Amino acid sequence: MSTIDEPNEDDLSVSAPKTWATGAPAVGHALRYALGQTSPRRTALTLLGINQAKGFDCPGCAWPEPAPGQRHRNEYCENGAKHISDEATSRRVTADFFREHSVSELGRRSDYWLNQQGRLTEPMVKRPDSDHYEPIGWDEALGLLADELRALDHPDEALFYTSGRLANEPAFLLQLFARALGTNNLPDCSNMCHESSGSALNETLGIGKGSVGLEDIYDADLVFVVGQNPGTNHPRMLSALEETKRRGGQVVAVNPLPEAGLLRFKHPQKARGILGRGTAIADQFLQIRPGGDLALFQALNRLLLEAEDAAPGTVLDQQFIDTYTTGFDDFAAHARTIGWAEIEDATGLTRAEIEQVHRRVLASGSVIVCWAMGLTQHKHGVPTIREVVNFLLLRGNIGRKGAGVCPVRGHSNVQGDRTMGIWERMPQSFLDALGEEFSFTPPAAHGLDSVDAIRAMRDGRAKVFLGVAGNFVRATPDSDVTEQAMRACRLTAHISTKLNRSHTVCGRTALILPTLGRSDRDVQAGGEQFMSVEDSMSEVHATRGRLAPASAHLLSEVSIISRLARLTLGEKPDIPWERFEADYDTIRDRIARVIPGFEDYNARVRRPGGFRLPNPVNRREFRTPSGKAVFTRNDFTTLRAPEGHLILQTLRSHDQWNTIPYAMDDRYRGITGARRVVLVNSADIAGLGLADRDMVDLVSVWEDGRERRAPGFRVVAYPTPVGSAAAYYPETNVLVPLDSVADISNTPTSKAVVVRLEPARDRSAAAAYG
Ligand SMILES: Nc1nc2c(c(=O)[nH]1)N[C@H]1C(S)=C(S)[C@@H](COP(=O)(O)OP(=O)(O)OC[C@H]3O[C@@H](n4cnc5c(=O)[nH]c(N)nc54)[C@H](O)[C@@H]3O)O[C@H]1N2
Ligand SMILES: Nc1nc2c(c(=O)[nH]1)N[C@H]1C(S)=C(S)[C@@H](COP(=O)(O)OP(=O)(O)OC[C@H]3O[C@@H](n4cnc5c(=O)[nH]c(N)nc54)[C@H](O)[C@@H]3O)O[C@H]1N2
Ligand SMILES: [Mo]
Repeated sequence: MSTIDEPNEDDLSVSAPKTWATGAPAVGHALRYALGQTSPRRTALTLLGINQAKGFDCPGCAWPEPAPGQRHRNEYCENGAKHISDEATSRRVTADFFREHSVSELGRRSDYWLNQQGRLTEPMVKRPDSDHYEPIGWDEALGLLADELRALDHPDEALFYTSGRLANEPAFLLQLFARALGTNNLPDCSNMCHESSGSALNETLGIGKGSVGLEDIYDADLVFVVGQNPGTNHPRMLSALEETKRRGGQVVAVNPLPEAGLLRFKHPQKARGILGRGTAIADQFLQIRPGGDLALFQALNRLLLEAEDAAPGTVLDQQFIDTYTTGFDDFAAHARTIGWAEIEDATGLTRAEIEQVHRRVLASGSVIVCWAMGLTQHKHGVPTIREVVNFLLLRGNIGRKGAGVCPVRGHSNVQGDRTMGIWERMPQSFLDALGEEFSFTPPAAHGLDSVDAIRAMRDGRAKVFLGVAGNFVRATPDSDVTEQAMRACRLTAHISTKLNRSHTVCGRTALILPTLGRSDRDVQAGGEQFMSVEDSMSEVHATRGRLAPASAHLLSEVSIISRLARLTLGEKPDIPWERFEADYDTIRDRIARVIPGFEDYNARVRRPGGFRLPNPVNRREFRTPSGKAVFTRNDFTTLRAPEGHLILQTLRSHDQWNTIPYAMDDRYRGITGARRVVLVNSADIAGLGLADRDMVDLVSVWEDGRERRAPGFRVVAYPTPVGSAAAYYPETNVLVPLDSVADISNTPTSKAVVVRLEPARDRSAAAAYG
């Protein structure tokens, strides 16, 4: 029997939100979690290998490490340590476990409970008429999947989903396999994450990546931190911002919530950090209304244009604008027309506050804007980021020291996966190079992204689903629709390290294909292997696990994908799957020939710290159709819920990693013991006739008229702007309509769902975890 208890949602207790992040308690929390999972020896081995030149890349997030000589001995954060301890756990899920627990029973378990069972240890199959997973050999399991793929009427009936957890080498092989099979159906977590950033940056700057490096962050005069919660999701970013401040730079934070990490930071690995008051991070905090950022940046742009009118030649970088950009006149004419009343309404900020930011901008020679999900997961996420680019272009804050765009990525290798070709819409130049290297013609038609993949399964157009390194049914919107879509598949298979809900929502046949994690040693016919990843700032470096694998039956992701490809496609002289599996250098040799910037990959990735991929933007080279950076004209709409409703954002607590809660607490926001809470402004609580701690159902309202209900949430009074609310994902994904997506990027609008709060129909509903 499992010894893990289901959490009790009645344990909720609430205290005031914290006003500083990290520090002594943080390290203690990480250690406590680690020691709850495994032995002190394994804990020490694990933690000492994180982010060291010869160790493994922390899977916690994509924030870069300082150059090897400047790294701390403990170059990790509380949450990275928790995340890796969760992988290095000594608990195991065995065949006995699946004999004891039917698939239907596992389907009623919480995300927390499933994950706490430990590492998956051997391949398992759920056959069509069974309600249990049973053991299956690797050859049979992969043969079964290969047979289903070969039996499809068209390769486009297959879907290959990945998260950004996958390292470069298996990612390259996966996309090669999909395209050699004949499909571009490579949906990934990026579709739900930074797709809006990619769309906006590709269009305006010619490359979908950030332009700044860590040194730029340190050197900037002004850094905007917009729509992100670094204290929880990118804690090492706070050390970088501390350095910015030490060098005299300023920080402006823009967020509907007064997140602890934005206010004050205590460095956990410096005595003055632990004991002292720490460093104030934000020089100015703008408590913006959800979705108000486009209006904010447009207002700042208008102020810059007016300042230039008042003192010509002193505010804008006219030479930069003339030489490197197009579209200025149309943009400027539009930006001058917006009125202050509309701006104040959309942002919830006063004109005086915005003018104060404007004065900081004028006083700053170099400016960086950082952002994450608070911008990307909105209907107008793409135009918002385009407006951020306008703002930077005006003063030439692109392509020089201490200035630029900084989309802060989530998954540790999400950027690398895209570089490797994990994208349903890779450009023709990539497809041509791939085809030439491996002597085949990749399909040209675009594939399906995550939202379209769900529609295809729902409508019977996609029949086989392979998920790699993620938890598709919990990461995606409209949980009920998505689960039904997955169940309609002929076969669903997952290459995973740990049990999650996607394993319990099965097609007719289902496979669990357990794999090595980042921290596990990987030995192949050609000896011990390492892999490589690319962080948020285009630094590519090696990652090498040191721990004994969780079970003798695990295969690496490279092995699984290579073997599956060979069984499906047959051995072909031009794609030597067996050699790829034996020696990952042979994969990197091919990457070096297909993808620009990876010349001499094997040698350069072995240098301590690896190498940085060039970003043409930093040479002021813009690969847009015009060859110039593009000013755009963007309209804003004010997000407003109808009478009696709120705009709900779905976000991460401090104790979760994406779809997986590690504990029921959200320490910085003062919430402990429960996750089914909805944070609401006290004025709205009163206005809606509710009281603090009332139990409500969240009901979302969408144009299709269908009822979407998340039952059993406690109302908690919280300083979120009037008219808005916040609750944790993935519990609230059931509320996000599949068709509620960002324009252009097709990203679900996870940060703006219109909901009403109804008295809970069934007080025990909170125990229904689905
Ligand atoms: N510990 C930990 N680390 C992680 C993850 C994790 O789950 N746990 N996930 C990783 C991944 S994949 C990602 S993508 C990143 C996510 O990193 P974040 O983007 O920081 O994650 P979220 O929790 O979604 O937080 C969104 C933030 O945006 C704010 N926000 C919401 N709406 C708006 C808006 O309209 N305007 C503005 N200005 N702000 C808004 C919210 O208040 C919140 O502070 O973190 C990565 N790192
Ligand atoms: N409502 C709402 N929905 C969201 C978001 C939101 O803010 N709000 N955020 C979106 C974002 S930004 C993202 S990135 C997605 C995240 O979505 P995903 O990336 O799909 O989800 P994860 O929770 O990261 O996946 C966890 C699983 O990955 C597997 N895993 C972990 N490590 C490894 C490994 O090394 N190898 C392999 N093969 N498997 C491994 C484990 O089995 C684990 O259960 O969710 C998105 N969904
Ligand atoms: Mo993400």
